[in-house]
Formats: sequence, structure tokens, C-alpha cells
Amino acid sequence: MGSIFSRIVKGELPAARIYEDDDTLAFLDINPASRGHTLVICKEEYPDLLSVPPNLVVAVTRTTQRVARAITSAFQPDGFNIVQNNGAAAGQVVFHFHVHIIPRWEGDRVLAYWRPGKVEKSELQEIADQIKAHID
Ligand code: DGP
Repeated sequence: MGSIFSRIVKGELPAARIYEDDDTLAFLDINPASRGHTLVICKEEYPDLLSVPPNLVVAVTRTTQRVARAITSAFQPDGFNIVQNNGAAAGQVVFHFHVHIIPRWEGDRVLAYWRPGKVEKSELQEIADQIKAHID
């Protein structure tokens, strides 16, 4: 059966479609944080950023830029956020790789941000080294 988004790709479920090419599709989010909140997906189903092949990350990024330009031209927001959730703990609900484009207007308060923390400078290098050891 596939994900909800695969069903949208196949035309089995309706969506307010904006743009598509061979690899990607952009359509409006059904629960928008703001006017023009758009999802960009790769048509092939991969659950998240870790599993999607790099060429499809590039394709989705290209479409994201193209659609963000169109949203900016259509609605003149003051800015926009690109959000990409991975894992339930990070707020992912649909496990089919996608990027949110969320148009923003001054003072709209539609997104919550992380709380800036504090860390020792020496610890930063330790953490960086731990990650570096796992780079392929
Ligand atoms: P995330 O939390 O990153 O997995 O975001 C999933 C988004 O998908 C959420 O903002 C709502 C949206 N969504 C869920 N089901 C549908 C649907 O059937 N159609 C559309 N257009 N959007 C959906």
C-alpha cells in the first residue's frame, strides 16, 4: 500500500499539487503552520534522510529552492524555514522523506525553536571528534 505520500504520488489521494518532475513532488501541507506551507517529497519512498540516496536529496533540494522562490514571489513572506524531521522523537509523523517549506511573517510565532544551551569549549572538540570518527 505504501505511505500516505506514495498514495498522493500515485493519485490515489488528493493533494493541492504545486510542482512535479521525474523524482520529486511539491504539494500543500494539509495542516499548514502558515499560508503556503508546502511539502517537497521524493516520489520514491524512503523513510528519512539517512536512507534516501544522495542524488534524490539533491533533487529534493533543487525542487525546494524552486518552490521557495515561487512562494516568495506569490506571497512576499518576510522569510521562510526549511524543516526536515527525522524520527518520532524529532516530530516526524509521515515516514516518507520530505522537506517542509514554512513561509514566515514578522512576529507570527508559528514555530518553536530550540533553547540555546551552554557547553565547555573543550567538550565541543570532544563531541566533534566522536562524530568525525564515524564519517564515511
Ligand atoms: P512530519 O511531522 O515532518 O512527518 O510532517 C508530516 C506533515 O504531513 C504534517 O505537517 C501534516 C502533513 N500531512 C499528513 N497527512 C497528509 C495528507 O494526507 N495530505 C497532505 N497534503 N499533508 C499531509
